[in-house]
Amino acid sequence: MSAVPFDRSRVTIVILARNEAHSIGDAIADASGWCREVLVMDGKSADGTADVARRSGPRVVTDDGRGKGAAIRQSLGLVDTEFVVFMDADGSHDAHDTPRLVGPLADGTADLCVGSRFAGGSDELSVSIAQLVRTVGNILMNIAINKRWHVELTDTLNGFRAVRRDAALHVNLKEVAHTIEQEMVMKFLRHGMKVVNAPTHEYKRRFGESHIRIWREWPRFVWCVIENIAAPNVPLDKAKAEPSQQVIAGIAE
Ligand SMILES: Nc1nc2c(ncn2[C@@H]2O[C@H](COP(=O)(O)OP(=O)(O)O)[C@@H](O)[C@H]2O)c(=O)[nH]1
Ligand SMILES: [Mg+2]
Repeated sequence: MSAVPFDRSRVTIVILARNEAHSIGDAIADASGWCREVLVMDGKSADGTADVARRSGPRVVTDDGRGKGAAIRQSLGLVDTEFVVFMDADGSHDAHDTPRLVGPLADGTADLCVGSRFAGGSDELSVSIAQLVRTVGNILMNIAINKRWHVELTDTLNGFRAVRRDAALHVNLKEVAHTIEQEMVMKFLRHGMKVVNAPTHEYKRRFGESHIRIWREWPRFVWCVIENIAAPNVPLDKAKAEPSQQVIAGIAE
């Protein structure tokens, strides 16, 4: 546990939601006690998710619907707290874990803290062939990332994570889809920043199905790893001196 007491006024929780009308209300209620502000990014939902979310009170922004990565990048330009926690709207994440994720950022030992399902457990890691493929892919990616940057990460794909907002704005994220999770980890490492895991439990999504179409999307996952592993590291000072205005505006390509 962090030596610095948890201070919710330093945290925004961004809830990513696309067609999650059945669970968005509970996710907002869950998140509200753990942050200064909840921001819901609605991916052009067709099931009334945005209306349901607005009735619960938080700010709701409809993103361009291109994908989770585009929504995450856009959200970084819309919030102003030091730390940002990203959370699913499907019931898979428990906002009570927020202090665990934010702790390493607050005490200065990390810039990005990713929830680890391998340490905290998951109800979803291998319930279907597609999930199993994702799990095996995650493990292989962890091995590649750990070897390349001499770290010991156990989960690099979990969307439940806390990030220093200014750091995220400096690494020039460009992924549009779910590949943003691995891109974020690798770009932080390439820029000499510290990435750690904290155990969080993943619950089974409460309604509907995952939006990840792994049979169609796996080449992009693989290419994103190759691209970043092959790219040179960037000195931290240089990265800090070159904030990406495109990312701030949420329109990076
Ligand atoms: N704002 C936004 N949210 C999205 C988009 N695609 C997926 N999500 C949300 O991101 C979260 C991750 O869920 P999902 O895509 O099903 O992946 P999984 O939970 O890892 O299987 C869910 O709450 C989705 O509703 C999108 O294009 N825009
Ligand atoms: Mg989920």
